[in-house]
Amino acid sequence: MLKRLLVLCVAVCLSVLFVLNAGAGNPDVELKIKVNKDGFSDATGRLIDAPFHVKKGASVRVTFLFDEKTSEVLRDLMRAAEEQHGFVHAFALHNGKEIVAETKELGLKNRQATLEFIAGDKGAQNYKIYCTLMCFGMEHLHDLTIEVG
Ligand SMILES: [Cu+2]
Repeated sequence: MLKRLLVLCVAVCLSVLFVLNAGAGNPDVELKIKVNKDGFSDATGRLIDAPFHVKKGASVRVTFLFDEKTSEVLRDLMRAAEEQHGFVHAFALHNGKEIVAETKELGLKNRQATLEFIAGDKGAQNYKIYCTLMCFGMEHLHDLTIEVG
């Protein structure tokens, strides 16, 4: 009796895990982008200066990674809280007509933020990603482009 209950319990737990995994899913395209006051850069630290291309209908996840050194942001704890705020970002995804997704704030306290969307949804042909906050580097953080097709 106890054994049967245990088997049932394991089965239920496994199926819950399976459903959760299916829900999270893996996107077709995953872009990891480092963010600092000099702009957007790739995994090797090279600044991104060309659009990304994704196929229509692809599920896309853009992951932003905070790439500012803690010591630089805090300047040995001498920097005022007001100035530290310049190192906080939040990114919007614009499809040419409207914002279709936004990240949570990215900064020292939250070093990773994501955007997810389906490429070409509602007829979109390209997307712009830009920071919506006043920040250090805002002049470099306004023109990440994703083209569909
Ligand atoms: Cu910003």
